[in-house]
Amino acid sequence: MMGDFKLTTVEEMEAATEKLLETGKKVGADGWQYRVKNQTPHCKFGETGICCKICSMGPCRITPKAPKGICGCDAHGIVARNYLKFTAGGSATHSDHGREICNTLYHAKPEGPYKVKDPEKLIRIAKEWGVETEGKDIYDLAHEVAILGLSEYGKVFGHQNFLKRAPQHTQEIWEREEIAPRAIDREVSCSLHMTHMGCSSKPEALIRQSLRSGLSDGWGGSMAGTEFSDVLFGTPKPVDTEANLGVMNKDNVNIVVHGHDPSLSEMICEYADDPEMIAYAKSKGAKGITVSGVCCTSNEVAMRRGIPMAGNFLQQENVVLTGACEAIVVDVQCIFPALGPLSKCFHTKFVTTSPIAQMPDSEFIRFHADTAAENAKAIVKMAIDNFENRNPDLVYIPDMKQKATVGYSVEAIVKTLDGVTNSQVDETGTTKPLIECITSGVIRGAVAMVGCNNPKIRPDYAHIELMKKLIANDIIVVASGCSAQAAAKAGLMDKEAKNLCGAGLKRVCELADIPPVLHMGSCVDISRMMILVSELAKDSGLNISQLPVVGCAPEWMSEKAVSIGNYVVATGIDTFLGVDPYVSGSDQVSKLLTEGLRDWVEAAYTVEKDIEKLVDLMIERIEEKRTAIGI
Ligand code: MSK
Repeated sequence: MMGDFKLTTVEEMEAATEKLLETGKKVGADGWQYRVKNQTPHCKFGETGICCKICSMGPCRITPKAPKGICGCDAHGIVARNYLKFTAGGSATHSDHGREICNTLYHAKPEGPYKVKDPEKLIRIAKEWGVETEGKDIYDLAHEVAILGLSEYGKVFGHQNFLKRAPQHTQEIWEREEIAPRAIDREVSCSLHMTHMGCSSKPEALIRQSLRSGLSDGWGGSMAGTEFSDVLFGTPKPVDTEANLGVMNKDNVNIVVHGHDPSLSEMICEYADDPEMIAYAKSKGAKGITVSGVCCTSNEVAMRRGIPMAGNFLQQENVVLTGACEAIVVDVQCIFPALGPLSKCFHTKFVTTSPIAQMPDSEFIRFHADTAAENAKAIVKMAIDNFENRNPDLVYIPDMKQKATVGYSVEAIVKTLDGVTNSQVDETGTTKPLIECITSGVIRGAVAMVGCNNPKIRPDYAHIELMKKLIANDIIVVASGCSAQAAAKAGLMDKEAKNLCGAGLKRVCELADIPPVLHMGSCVDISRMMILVSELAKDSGLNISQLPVVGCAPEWMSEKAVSIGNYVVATGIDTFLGVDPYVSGSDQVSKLLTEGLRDWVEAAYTVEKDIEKLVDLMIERIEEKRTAIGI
């Protein structure tokens, strides 16, 4: 404990969850904790990746007695095919999110509801893509760039535009290894073509396409999602907020936004702030309206508006279990179908809004860019009208929240760290001050912490414990997705967390006035991290793979996370996982991913389920990289 500052422990969070599950029992509610028990032990064939059901001759399962499927495919081909299908699922998902954002940009109008909030960034991207900007109306430009963005999905020839942002050396690797992604949709289609019965069964070919499909996400769809969200809703700057369930307010109408696409949540926030709506809430007996978030939609509105974060992936049921949630409004991805039946045990309205994510027991209000304002207004009103249906006997909001400073886009990091050294930043800003901190050893390196929660790992424990050890060792952490929310809930994004750092990082935190764990946004914003390492490499004259930087997803669970892992590794960053991506059934595929990839892209995976060992391996890797470049 330092002054008033104290981290929230995982034990405290677990105790709060226990209490919420008690409420759930009173109303016959289910919870993931119970479903996990029913689902374990998991199927060993599935878990090791050696079950094949891509045609109807099977399903085939590999055993010592049956080492080949009916078509003759062995364990290595089956594992690699499953891995590529998993990647393609993630790549499609992130990329379709990016496409929706391009579509929203296309609908931007000066009179709203979607406007261009960062015209400078739009002009920068337009120039980068060779679009004439001189004398053009900003909305005409937005529409032109949006069409170009949408064209990246079906581009006829050539590679994706954003690849040129990578250092020359990285681009050459991608060319040499034939993994430079072409049209975004093409890489997903090509992956599904390769995994069709009777196509590829050679692990090298399938893993190579996994990298390519991953790259089409990270340097294509996700980057479009990030960049055009910034153009529409503003490029994040440091902003103060709060995190954990205690951000919900028992006296207010509570609306929880959940999912990934900021097009919905931005509008909900807009209308929840409308004096007319607040007055309406008061007329219904509430003191006001509180919007809070879960998962990446939460990250989006936290870093642009300071909207508090109620929780991350495995806390999504908890917000309903508080009994104080009037509406949980979702868009796409990472939404439990369990929320429908769970909401029915309470007064909560479970509102789905996207044709992509429709679920039983929900109220479907189709959200469309053209009617966004009316849709958002209707949802906020529905939540307010629902306030009077709350059962006060079921209300329990854990008194648990932490302060957090979030919103560290690359632009914000460059600007903020300028204060650390006396270096002059040029007009566009450089990462040189950060490089100086790393070169001098004040900061030993950086870890990008990303990814989900997974019941296979004690939820949040790995994220929080890893981060604590890293910052104590003067390693700065950049975080996104549910990892960022775990950090915020614990208090690691409070500037006072500097007191948990080694002397060097603590000094940097004081000089730059930053927390030691920097919130870089949502899952698609891992593309920001790609830009940051690229800039670090260019400004330092090193290759990305030489930088003392690694990536880590200790509790990952989704297909998107595998796609991310592939593009992070393919960008030259060693990546550490706490959960095996269903490849242990093939020693060839496992070896390729953990060793062989290094010959292709200068980086590889490490899979280690022991969290203590995982963090030590990362620190060791960072120190090895420092030694190799003589710092
Ligand atoms: S929300 S993909 S549980 S990080 Fe992006 Fe969290 Fe993982 Fe979903």
